[in-house]
Amino acid sequence: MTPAYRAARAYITVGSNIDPMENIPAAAGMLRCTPGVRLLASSRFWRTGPVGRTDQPDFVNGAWAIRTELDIPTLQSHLRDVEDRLGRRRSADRNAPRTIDLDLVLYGTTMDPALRLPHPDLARPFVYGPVMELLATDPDADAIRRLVVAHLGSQAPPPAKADRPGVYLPDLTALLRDMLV
Ligand code: PH2
Ligand code: MG
Ligand code: MG
Repeated sequence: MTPAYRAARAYITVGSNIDPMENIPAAAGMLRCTPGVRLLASSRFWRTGPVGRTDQPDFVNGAWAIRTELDIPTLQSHLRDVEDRLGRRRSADRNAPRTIDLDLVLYGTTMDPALRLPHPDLARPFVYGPVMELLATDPDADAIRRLVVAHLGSQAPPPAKADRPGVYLPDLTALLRDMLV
């Protein structure tokens, strides 16, 4: 029998450099309560130096794997809603400090430049590294890795940089993983 809907596995990257230890767990809690979204796994989280504009605090970065019944625009709109509820100020500077940044970087094997999928920021080690870590448990990992590599070409970060994108944060990592069970 054909299922009534097809759920997709998707990857959301998380960044914050304003009260990250409060805002990142708060975002996880809100996402967990979003209808049509199930939080499956949380990567290791890292403190990373600011990229693009260096006169701002360090960021905290990581990624979540979700299973979702929502289509791409609906999911992206829920992510913006969580950002707004956590006081995200939007400005023309795409590298400005933020309470929370939630980017949909992969949605199954969808390749759609208009929806920024795969997301161009996958070239950044603090985005690429946590997503690659989570792909280890994805049944479509091989196809997705091929898609990402084809999409990034020579922009893919070197393995050493992707594997340790910053200073590991074990307590935050454990707190977020505890929220999944
Ligand atoms: N996000 C930015 C700009 N610079 N630097 C780090 N380390 N981490 C981020 O998440 C980040 C950044 C805007 O998207
Ligand atoms: Mg971003
Ligand atoms: Mg964003």
